[in-house]
Amino acid sequence: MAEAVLEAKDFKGDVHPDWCPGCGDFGVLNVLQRALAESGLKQHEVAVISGIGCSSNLPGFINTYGMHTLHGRSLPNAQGFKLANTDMTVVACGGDGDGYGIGVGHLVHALRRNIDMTYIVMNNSIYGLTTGQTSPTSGFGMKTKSTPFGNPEVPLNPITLALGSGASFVARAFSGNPKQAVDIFKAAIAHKGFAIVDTFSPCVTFNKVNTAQFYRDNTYDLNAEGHDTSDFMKAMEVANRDTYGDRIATGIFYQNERPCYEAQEKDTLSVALAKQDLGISAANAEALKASFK
Ligand SMILES: Cc1ncc(C[n+]2csc(CCOP(=O)(O)OP(=O)(O)O)c2C)c(N)n1
Ligand code: SF4
Ligand SMILES: [Mg+2]
Repeated sequence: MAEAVLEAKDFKGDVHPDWCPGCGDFGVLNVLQRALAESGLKQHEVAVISGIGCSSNLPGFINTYGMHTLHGRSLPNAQGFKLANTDMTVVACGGDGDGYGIGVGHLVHALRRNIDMTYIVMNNSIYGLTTGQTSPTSGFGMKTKSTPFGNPEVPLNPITLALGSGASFVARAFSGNPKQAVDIFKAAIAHKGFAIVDTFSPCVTFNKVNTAQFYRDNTYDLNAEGHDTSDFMKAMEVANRDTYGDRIATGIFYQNERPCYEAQEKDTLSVALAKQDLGISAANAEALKASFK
């Protein structure tokens, strides 16, 4: 008998999200559930691993394996998980503060390391969970709780950062455009290497500038305009030009097929570490397991 194909609802968790009504994170969760189902995956084949933040609560609301780790530490945990069990589909997720602020050092190395996994950054240009401080993607001059006279720093550009760090898949999605976002998430999951998807996910409570309407009015789909995703220099040019302001590019900026980390470590990773023979007797293995109880 052919195995049943799952639907998005099969990835729905038992816990109802406690995000504010209208939060963009609901849209990202729906898009991820659809993308996993349409990728032909089953719940036990997927792990979703986050840091800390409103967005980082997502693993609690999806029916897969999951980990809610420390602020800025989704990527070390997710990469470790993937290397220990290379058969799994691993999705890291979290906010702009988590990934582009405290966790940015891990991000740069994950981008160049190119382990086969997906990273979804739910970018609302604010620290949502801690009630509205400036984040690395808050606009220059933006007034927030931590910058009441206006943000004195220029925002970080996640796309040029990713491209400049050797990323093999770089994309941007918007929670308010689920059709495009599902296609992007599916492409990211199918990509053999580290795929980053910067995903606009508006915070309705603490960011009154980067609203869903703002993104509806100011984004365009660069892939619909015939962008060549193999052209690195063009990707840099578009990302540099169309990230802030009133014409913001969404879609897949760049993709290449350089070998992923696992392909360079064939000898140790051909059998997932979690499934490798421990080289000890069954009795000793049982004793070892019992010692952890
Ligand atoms: C080491 C550490 N520093 C600071 C915090 C406080 N903190 C929790 S979430 C957060 C920022 C959340 O912003 P973001 O990652 O953008 O997620 P969002 O809530 O906007 O989805 C901060 C500073 C923490 N939990 N741990
Ligand atoms: S505070 Fe903002 S990011 Fe957090 S749940 Fe509410 S709307 Fe979403
Ligand atoms: Mg945020």
